[in-house]
Amino acid sequence: MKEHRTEATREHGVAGHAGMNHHEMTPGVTRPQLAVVTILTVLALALGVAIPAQFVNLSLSAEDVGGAIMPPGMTMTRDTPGEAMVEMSAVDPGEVSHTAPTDARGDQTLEPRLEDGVKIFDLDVSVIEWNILPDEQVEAYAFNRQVPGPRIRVTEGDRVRINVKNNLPEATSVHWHGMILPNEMDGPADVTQKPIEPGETFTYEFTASQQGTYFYHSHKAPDRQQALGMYGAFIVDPKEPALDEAYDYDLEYTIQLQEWLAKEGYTYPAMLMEGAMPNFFTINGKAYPETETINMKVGEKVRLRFVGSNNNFIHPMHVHGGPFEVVQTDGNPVPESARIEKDTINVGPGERYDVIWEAREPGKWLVHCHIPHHTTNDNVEEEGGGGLTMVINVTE
Ligand SMILES: [Cu+2]
Repeated sequence: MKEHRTEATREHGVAGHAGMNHHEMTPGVTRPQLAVVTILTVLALALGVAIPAQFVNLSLSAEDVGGAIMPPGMTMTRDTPGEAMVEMSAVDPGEVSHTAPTDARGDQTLEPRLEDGVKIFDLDVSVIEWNILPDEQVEAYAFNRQVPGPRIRVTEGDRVRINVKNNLPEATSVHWHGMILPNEMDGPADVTQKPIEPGETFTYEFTASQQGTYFYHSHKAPDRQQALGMYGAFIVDPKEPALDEAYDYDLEYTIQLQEWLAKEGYTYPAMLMEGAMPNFFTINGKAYPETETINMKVGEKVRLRFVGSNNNFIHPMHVHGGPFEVVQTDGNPVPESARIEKDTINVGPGERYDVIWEAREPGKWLVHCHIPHHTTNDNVEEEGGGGLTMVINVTE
């Protein structure tokens, strides 16, 4: 039985095959029709590739951009280069090597070591977690684990040596803004020096030959690195103290500005462009109400050193309670006959203004930017302000 069935199957199969061989393949279409279909198919394929290519950047590779996370509102076009994306991308939280205490303050005076009459300062740069508000943490690129970086304070004529160790995941360099120094000590990466690669140290050395308010900042991709926190005050006291004494002030306070973009748990370098606009603003690394309060008595005078350490906006800084006198601009003393009184001064990126304000009446007097969006935290006003706001508390 088994064999029989097998035989039958074979016969059937053979018969079927033989039957098919009897049919001729006669196409029902003409050659021109076939040609048209072929051309249309090729055209559809070509358009299918070309049209999407108008909307995506086909030149980007994973190698270019790695795991870059872009600002949520950023508009990318098909010619956005990979380098631009890397520069604008979020700080990788995996690179954080230190979490600063919530109430940590930046701008701490860095004491130098003295060696053969040279004042030596050690700076390092690393990625840290930094609170600009108790409930708002950013991932910052920080000198000596603080934002702003430590204050370097020397006297006119001092020889200074600054060792900069790079613990960032990218190359960097440091510029000494406004200082007259040898070109190779000036800091612009790829222009006057090779970038300081991760793990490397570069030593800057020069004589601080000018008195006044200066600052230092990254000069390698500063649109990213300075925006993320790489800046700090560099204050040079005059060799002849009579200059400062002539201003007749009782206390001083340095105000370093910055803009931040922190969204959905990521920190991006804020840029004055669509999709990268800042939503937080800080004075000395803190947004109001976390900014410091200056305490004064009626009749006392404060020297405010405004530093445009920020990357994008010109901030019209306003002091309540009466005018101040502008005594220095960018570290240069204003001759007495040319000094002007103002109550609002535009502090642009890179600029410094030293002004003297007298406490005329007791109370809480505000120092704030006059662009109201810059005195909010993510568009919200807290305790009567936010961002670039601080209080001068004057008592009898
Ligand atoms: Cu402003």
